[in-house]
Amino acid sequence: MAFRFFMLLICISFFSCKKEKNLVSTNIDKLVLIPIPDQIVEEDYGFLFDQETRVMSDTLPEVQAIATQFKSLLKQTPFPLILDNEVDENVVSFNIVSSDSIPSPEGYVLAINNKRLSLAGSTPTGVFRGMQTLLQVLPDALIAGKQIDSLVIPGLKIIDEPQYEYRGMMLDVARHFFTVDEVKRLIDQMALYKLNKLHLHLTDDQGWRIEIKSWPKLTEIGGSSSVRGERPGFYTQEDYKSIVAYAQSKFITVIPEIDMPGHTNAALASYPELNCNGKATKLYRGMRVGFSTLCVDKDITYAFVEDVIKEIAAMTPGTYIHLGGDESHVTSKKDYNIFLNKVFSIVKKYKKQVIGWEEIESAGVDSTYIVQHWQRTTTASRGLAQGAKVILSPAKRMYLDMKYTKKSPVGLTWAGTVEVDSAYIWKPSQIFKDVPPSQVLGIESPLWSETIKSSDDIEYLAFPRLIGHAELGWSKRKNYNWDSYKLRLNKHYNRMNILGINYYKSPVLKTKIKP
Ligand code: TNX
Repeated sequence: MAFRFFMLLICISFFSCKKEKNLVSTNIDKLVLIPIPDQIVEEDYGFLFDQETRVMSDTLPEVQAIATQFKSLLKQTPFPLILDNEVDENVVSFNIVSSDSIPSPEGYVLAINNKRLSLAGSTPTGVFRGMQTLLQVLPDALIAGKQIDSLVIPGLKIIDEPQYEYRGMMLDVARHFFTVDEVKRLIDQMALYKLNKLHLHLTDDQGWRIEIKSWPKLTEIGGSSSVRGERPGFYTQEDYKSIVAYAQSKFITVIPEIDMPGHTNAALASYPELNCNGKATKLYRGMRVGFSTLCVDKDITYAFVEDVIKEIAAMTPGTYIHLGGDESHVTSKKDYNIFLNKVFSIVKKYKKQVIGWEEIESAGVDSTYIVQHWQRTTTASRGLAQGAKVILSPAKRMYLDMKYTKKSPVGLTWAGTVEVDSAYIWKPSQIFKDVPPSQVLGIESPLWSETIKSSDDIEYLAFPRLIGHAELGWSKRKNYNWDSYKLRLNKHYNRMNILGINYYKSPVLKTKIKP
């Protein structure tokens, strides 16, 4: 090793030994890759950067943005990385190739050898996902922005694609509000682990967080409260659009949730006419839920819902709108089903697809609906039996708001405590064993915000459990197991430190690992 390093130094110092310098032996033993890729093979020689190294990129702007990101990562090195689409050696390339060679739209091939560092996908999304792997292949010093004089990237070939098409996280901005910048910070972090859906829980009893121009009091009044009054606020439509666009730049789709008919106190406090008795409720700062409902019998309720969905749909390029539908304990079953059926038609009118918590199955669903499983497999199973697809968010494994241990400073415990190992050691494919895999769209990690109010809090609860979920969502079952993950996560602490992520240092990672 020392000898190799010595040779490398000599080669870097003397231009004359160009030939040798192109053959730097490397190994991939030290790499820390999360989510673990599908196929990885080691190459004999790594890619050595020098003054002559060029960058080549597809002309699509999204791919050029990735090439630019790469160039900027190397700005503290002596390598100018001039763009040049004519060379075929000593080049870093970002390419779009045919879907025959990379069938999955999010798949990619990262090939690194002494001649080339090439990243290819059949779509810009694929190249972007591959870029996240490349970032993990790059040395920590580079990510930390340190000045470095020599750079060799280990030789390897990675062929990768996701297991599930839906890999999400939910952030509750209703119980406590989070600013646009805080949400963008989270989007940056999600992207690193190849997550592709950000579900925003925009409304609840404690607050209404999205401007609806035709019903301005929703945010004027409904946006002014929060749990304990600690973090009120709302997004203007411009704010929301900027979150959506930012997420899109990272190939993450925003899924807005307007929870109904329950969890609606903030709306009921803003507009008296939405209540059956015509009287506005009081703003609510507590944590208990299940006491509110829109008035199912009134026409104005549906005019309201339609206006909200119309405005939300117009600002949301993604196909999904989440209708909530959970814990509507003061709406009779009959009313609940009548209400949802009317709302389902409104969502279809605006050409969007319905997602709802598993309870929505009772209103009648089909293969165009998605039920989000959180509490009762029997409920979600009834949705699946009707042909709906499912997103898995089993609270005991995936609720990021559950405390790690009883001593965690923030979080709830109603579904138990969820340590880093129990968030990871389960099989998404086993929850609904008897349904065709095609009905399981993917997984999502919800972060409810009753007890949290800052980016530090978000990160403390999300990291590292979210990273484990990202692996369950992306990686093939044959490639991952707890022992391998535990080892990788331990080593990944350094990267999270560099990125400034406020993660929970779990004692379960400290246990002795078999050699
Ligand atoms: C249940 S999960 C809820 C939320 C709470 C959460 C707290 C779901 C559909 N409803 O209203 O915030 O528990 O963990």
